[in-house]
Amino acid sequence: MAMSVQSTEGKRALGSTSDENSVVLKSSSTPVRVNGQSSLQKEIKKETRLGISTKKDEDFGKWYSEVCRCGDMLDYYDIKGCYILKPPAVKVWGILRAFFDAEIEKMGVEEYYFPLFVSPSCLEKEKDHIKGFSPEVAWVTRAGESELSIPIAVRPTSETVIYPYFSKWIRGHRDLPLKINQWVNVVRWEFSDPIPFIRSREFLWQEGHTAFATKTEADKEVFDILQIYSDIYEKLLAVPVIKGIKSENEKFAGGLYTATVEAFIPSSGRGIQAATSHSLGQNFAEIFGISFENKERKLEKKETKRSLVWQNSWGISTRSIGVMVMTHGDDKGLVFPPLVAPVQVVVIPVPFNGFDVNIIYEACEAVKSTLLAAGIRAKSDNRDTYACGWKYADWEQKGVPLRIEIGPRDLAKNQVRIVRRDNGAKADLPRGDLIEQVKDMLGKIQQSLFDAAKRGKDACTQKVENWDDFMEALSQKKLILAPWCDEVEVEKLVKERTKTETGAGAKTLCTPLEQPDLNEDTLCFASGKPAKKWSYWGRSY
Ligand code: 87F
Repeated sequence: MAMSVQSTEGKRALGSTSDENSVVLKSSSTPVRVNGQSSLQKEIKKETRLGISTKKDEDFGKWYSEVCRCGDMLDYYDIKGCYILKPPAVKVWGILRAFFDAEIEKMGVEEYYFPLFVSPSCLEKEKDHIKGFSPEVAWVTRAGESELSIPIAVRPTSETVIYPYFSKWIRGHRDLPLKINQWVNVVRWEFSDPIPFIRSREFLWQEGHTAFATKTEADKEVFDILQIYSDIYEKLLAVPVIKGIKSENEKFAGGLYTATVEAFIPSSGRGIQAATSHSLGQNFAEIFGISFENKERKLEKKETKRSLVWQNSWGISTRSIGVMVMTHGDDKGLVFPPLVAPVQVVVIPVPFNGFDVNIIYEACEAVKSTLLAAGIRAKSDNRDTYACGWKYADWEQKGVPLRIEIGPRDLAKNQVRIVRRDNGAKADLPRGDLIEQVKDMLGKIQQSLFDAAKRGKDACTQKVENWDDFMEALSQKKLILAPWCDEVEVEKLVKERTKTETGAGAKTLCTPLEQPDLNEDTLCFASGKPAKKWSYWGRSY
């Protein structure tokens, strides 16, 4: 193995501006610099378990699981489709949760916790909605050595857990609106191949369940919640999404309509349902007998004074974390948008031969403390068993938005060197106005990640008006906007005709709320019938 010992201070002095393609690691006791050769990187990987061996545009699926694992987001578990969420992933989830909780609290939603188990009688009460899903329901049939006389289901979602209690708790108009939310795990025994965060058998989500006296109030809430989901993606995760309505085929069968936010992953050419907000109408109210004494009907002296409530349910899951990783990650690993980054700034000492390392360590600690005091999530990496170049690669892989390097030269000039994770840009900052500069840079990174993702998505979006152009765009992994007649059978046919040996066909992702103009004589791209709307189509997760 070719080795050369060199400090980064020395490297800077030699005039290099980039640490790209070089990794410094300490093998047993010798720090080693290795430049860009893949066989060597493989050795590094074996030795240190660091390093992404696959490029994002080479094998996206493999790249994605490597990034999740090397970025320390999760680990595999010995049950297929189940994952261990590690601290960075749990931290991001916590940040999303705090944001969402603050928003729904303003709307008067209260937090509950309902049990994990569902009795078969409740689960099967709403036959229509459970029909398509029943193969995915997991059952407990045994406790110790004894078979349960009645098996119990593990919640795949909690409509059937919660609504029997809505019917018990809702009596008069004063009990409305009832707005509840819970943060829980759910289990869906998927049979398609699992993908970390994106498709797992157990996942975390929040599920909101609400009941109103009028459809108007319920409808308003569907879109208020949709806007919060859109903000979670666009403002926190820096992922552009499309707000829209699901087709009849794709909506939640138990409800009236499903509003959705959809993301698109350019690297795989697939759409992904990012969060949904369902109008349930009065379907569940009828089945579970959820009604209230309606004062207006009383005044009008109507025969029956009771009315069924109007319900919604809405949810966002840990899938959102996967969408973020897929969107921003690069060949070096994770890239966190600053607002959700578990660590926003990492401070790394850059020792130099003959200079007292403790002075550098102390400076790093001091900078970290200043950052923490200013409310910035900061860490200093004083591990003396690793060379600084190795640490750079390690924190890049973990997606930390900003890295601060401090060496003897920086100390002498009372400055720090700062490096952006998203574009590698470097700057020397005076220690005096560090906080202001760091905050400013974090804001810029957040914005530029969103802008880059938006450009990427827009570049993959194509408007088509006929079948040939549709097929061409699909083969180029595009997100397709096409005029559609809105017929269930036509969507089924498109799905069938675009099926491949290895995967499912294309379907509608949503009909965007923001509609381009539609000329009266525009025809459906698939059926040639008059088009009713523009809808997004594509392959999806
Ligand atoms: C799997 C098994 C059983 C999805 C399932 O989207 C039932 C279901 O009802 C099921 N998979 N769904 C739809 C869930 C609807 C809805 N529930 C509350 C949400 C958001 C939160």
